Amino acid sequence: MNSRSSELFAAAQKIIPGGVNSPVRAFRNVGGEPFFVDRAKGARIWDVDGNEYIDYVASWGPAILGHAPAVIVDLVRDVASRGLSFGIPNPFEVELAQLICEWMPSIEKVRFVNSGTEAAMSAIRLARGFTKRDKIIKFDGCYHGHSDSLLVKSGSGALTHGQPDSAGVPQAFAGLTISIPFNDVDLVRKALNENEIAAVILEPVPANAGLYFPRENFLSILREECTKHGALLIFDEVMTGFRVARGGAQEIYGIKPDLTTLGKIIGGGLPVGAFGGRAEIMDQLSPNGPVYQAGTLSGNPLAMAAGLAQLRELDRINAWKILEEFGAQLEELMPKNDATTFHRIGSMFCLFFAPGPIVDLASAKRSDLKSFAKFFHGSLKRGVYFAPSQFETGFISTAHTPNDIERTAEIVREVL
Ligand code: KE4
Repeated sequence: MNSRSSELFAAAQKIIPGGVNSPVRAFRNVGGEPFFVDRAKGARIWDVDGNEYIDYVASWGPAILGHAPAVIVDLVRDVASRGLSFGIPNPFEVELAQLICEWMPSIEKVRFVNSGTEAAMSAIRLARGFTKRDKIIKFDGCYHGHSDSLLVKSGSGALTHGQPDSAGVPQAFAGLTISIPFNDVDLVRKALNENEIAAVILEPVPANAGLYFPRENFLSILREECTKHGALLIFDEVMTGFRVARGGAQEIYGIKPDLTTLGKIIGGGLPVGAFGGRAEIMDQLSPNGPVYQAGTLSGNPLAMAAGLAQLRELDRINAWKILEEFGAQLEELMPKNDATTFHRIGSMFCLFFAPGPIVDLASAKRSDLKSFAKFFHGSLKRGVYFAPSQFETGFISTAHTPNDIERTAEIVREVL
C-alpha cells in the first residue's frame, strides 16, 4: 500500500491540476495513482514508501548516465556555490555550444532555451522569419512540445488545414499547420507542391507514439524535397540527440537538417532546450536579425554545467557502445510472440501490444491498451518502472547492468 504517495497525491490534486505538472505522470493511460519519488541513484528509483524500482523512464531521456551521477552532481554543487543565475553571459554557455556544434556539424550556431517546447516553438518562428512563409508541415504522432503551432493534428482533408489538437489553439493557428501520416512520401510531396511551406518538422525517429522508424529513404527524400521547395528541414532531436549516437539521428541516417532542436540530455537533468543550424538562418535571430526570441534563464550556468558534464562523460566512456550492448541484450531476451512488437534503436525501446508492422501513429494505435496497462502494473509491482503509457519510449542508461537487464527480461516474461 503506497500510503505516503497516496497522501501526497491527494494533497497535490487539490492544488495542482490532475496532481501533476505534466499530464503523462498522472498514470491516466494505465490507471492507478502515480508514486512520488523520494530519491534516485543510477538505474534505481525509490518512492516515498520505500519501494525500489529499476527505472526505464530516465526522466523521459535526460538520465542517460543514470540518476545523480557524481560527475554532474559535484560540478553543479560547485557551480551553484558561485551563483545560480546571472542573466549575463557565462563561460559554460560557450563551452556547451562549442561541443554541440562539434558533435553535430549541421549546427553552425546554436541558441539555448529552457525546454524542448521552447526550442521547437522558436525554430518554427525562425523558419517562418527566414523563408517569409507561414505554413509548416508536421507528422501525426510526432510531438514537439506544446506550442500552439505544433498542437495540431491532421485536418479533415489530410492536405488542407490542420485541426487543433488541444482546446485553446485557435483554428486560425492550426490552419497554418499541415499534419501528415509519418512515412507517407506521396502526401509530403503533394503538400509541398500545393503550398508555400516554411518548414517540415519531424522527429527523425518518432518516439512519442511509441517508437517506430523512418522507411528506407524517407529522410533523404524529405531532405531533397525541402531543398527543392525552399522549405527548411527541422529535425527534432530533443530525445534522440546525443542518445542514439554521439551526433544523434542525423549522424546515423547521414542527413543534414537546416535546423535541429535539442533538449533533455544536454541539460543533464536541469531545465534546458536548444535550437541550432545553418549560420545564415540562425543570424536572423535577435539581436542580429528581425526574429525575436529571448529567455531569462536561457544558458543559465547550472544547466550548462550539468549538460557539459553529462556530454563529456558520455564521450569519455563511449557511452553509445555500452548503450547499444545493453539494448541488444534486452532485445535478445525479450519474449517474441505475434501479439506484441518490440522496437529498439540503441538504448531506446518500446513494446507495442499489437502485431507489426508498426510504421506510424495509425498502426501504433492498434495497440491493446488494456493489456499494456496490465503489463505496466505487473512490472511495477515486481520492481520495474516502464513509461506509464503505451505511446512513450523506454530508455536504458549506462548505469544499468547486464544483471538489471536480465532481471527485467525475466519479469517481463513473468508478467506477459
Ligand atoms: P519539453 O518541453 O517537454 O522539454 O520537450 C518537448 C519535446 C519536444 N520534442 C520531443 C521529441 C519530445 O520528446 C519532447 C518531450 N517529450 C516528452 C516525453 N514523451 C516529455 C514528457 C512529458 O511531457 O512530461
